[in-house]
Amino acid sequence: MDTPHILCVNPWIHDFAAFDFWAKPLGLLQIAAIIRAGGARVTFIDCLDRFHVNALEEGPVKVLEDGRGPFRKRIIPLPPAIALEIKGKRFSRYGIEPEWFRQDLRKLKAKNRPDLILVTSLMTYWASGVRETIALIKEVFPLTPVVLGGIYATLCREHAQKHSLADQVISGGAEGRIGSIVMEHTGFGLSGTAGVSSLYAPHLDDLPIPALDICKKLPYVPILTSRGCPFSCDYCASSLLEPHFRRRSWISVFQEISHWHNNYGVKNFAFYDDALLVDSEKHILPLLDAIVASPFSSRTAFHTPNALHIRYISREIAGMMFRAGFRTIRLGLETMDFSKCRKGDTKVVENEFHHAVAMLREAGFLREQIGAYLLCALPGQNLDHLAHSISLVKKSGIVPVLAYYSPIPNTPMWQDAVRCSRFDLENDPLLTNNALLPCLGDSREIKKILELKKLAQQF
Ligand code: B12
Repeated sequence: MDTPHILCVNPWIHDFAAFDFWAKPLGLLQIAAIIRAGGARVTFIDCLDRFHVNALEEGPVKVLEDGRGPFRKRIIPLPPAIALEIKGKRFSRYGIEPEWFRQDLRKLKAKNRPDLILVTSLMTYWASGVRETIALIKEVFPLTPVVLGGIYATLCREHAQKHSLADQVISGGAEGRIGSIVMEHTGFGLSGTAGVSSLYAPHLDDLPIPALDICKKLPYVPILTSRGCPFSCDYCASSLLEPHFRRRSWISVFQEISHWHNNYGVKNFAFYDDALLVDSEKHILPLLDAIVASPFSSRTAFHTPNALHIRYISREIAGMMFRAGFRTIRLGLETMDFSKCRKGDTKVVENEFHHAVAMLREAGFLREQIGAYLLCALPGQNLDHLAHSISLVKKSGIVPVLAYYSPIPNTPMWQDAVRCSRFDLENDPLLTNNALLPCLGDSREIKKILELKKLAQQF
């Protein structure tokens, strides 16, 4: 058969607030790379594209020095099923205008009709953005199969099957399955994937690097050196998404960073790992050594928006991270309430926290470059303890960053969340949006959290 054309789509975000914090659809771009290497044609429409041609025509697009920046935003009505539960909050679509998306799809229709459309998904509570995206795809291509995968499709499979409008919903990692998905819908056998069983996940070093080159502009590149996480915190879905902790070799990671810098001029890199520092002798340290010794070392900057494990921050690691050009450090602290037996939080004890901060400051990191995530608005959380944690983090000389809890189905904390929420969380994933502080019981607690937010921001 002819070479099939596979269109990959990154859907809109529907949320109360959103910002491009180094957010790229890495899973979809990984699959796109496998499809391309397997001989099919791939195109990409990014509904979150900050640099869409129509946006550029309107004037300069804001890009921060570290590559981040605002998404375009349009206020939209809340889905009717939950509008009554949530009052007084503005809900928006983040990303390109629907008309721009429609035009982009129509252009493909005119000269380059897709045989299969793959849509990814991220946060579970962005479900209505996925649905709106697929509805528009279906308007232009009513007969082309649309397959949905990604985090929402994995964590809320039944909801996605019922509401997303996709023809097929795939849960879990897809590297080992994409060959059979493409075969099923197009009859084309991707080279390199023949004989790969649906349960078999290839070794990470054998995968082509994610196809970020199909993005129009690369103000930053996300880097993922591993899959999964060796820890299992009660609030987190990592082990549901990827049950085994697997890693790439540091050499392949270094080659990827060199490739994006040397061939595409990328300066900013954001690590997406859940456990970047684990087993540092074999992984992060040789990588940092190679970066420091590389000719591009003074021109690149690295960011760790997904928290680092505090316990692993030694003098050597802190020093090497600084020399390698790390500029944004986020630590997974969760609470400073070290005296209590804390659920889902056995990773760090108080002296480890103070040691890590001392090592980072000694290495040369500035106060504002180091943030400690404090999980807040958890089911049953004592807000006085949270206030205390915020004060202690400030006193330690770094910045407290409040991470609002988003309940995720099937995680150990989910039932507690359902029990104590003022919403019917099982009714709609949107109600689990952390902006709604879904696990706080009443307006007094919400008011208190807003005060704590101010406290965290005051220097
Ligand atoms: C990196 C990351 C981030 C990055 C940004 C990521 C991004 N693209 O926007 C940063 C650090 C900024 C971030 C921030 C947050 N994050 Co986050 N993040 C992750 C993390 C660690 C990895 C995601 C990832 O890229 N995985 C790697 C790729 C390769 O995997 P993948 O996308 O799943 O793709 C695979 C499959 O899903 C599938 N697939 C994907 N697409 C498709 C499409 C098709 C058609 C098919 C067939 C298959 C398929 O195949 C792919 C390859 O196997 C996950 C946890 C995890 N381990 O997954 C949390 C996670 C997604 N984040 C989470 C949360 C809560 C947050 C925050 C709200 C934290 C906070 N309280 O502040 C913020 C909010 C972000 C925002 N924009 O508003 C939650 C999600 C909660 C939810 N309800 O959905 C997760 C699951 C962690 C957790 N706590 O359990 N995050």
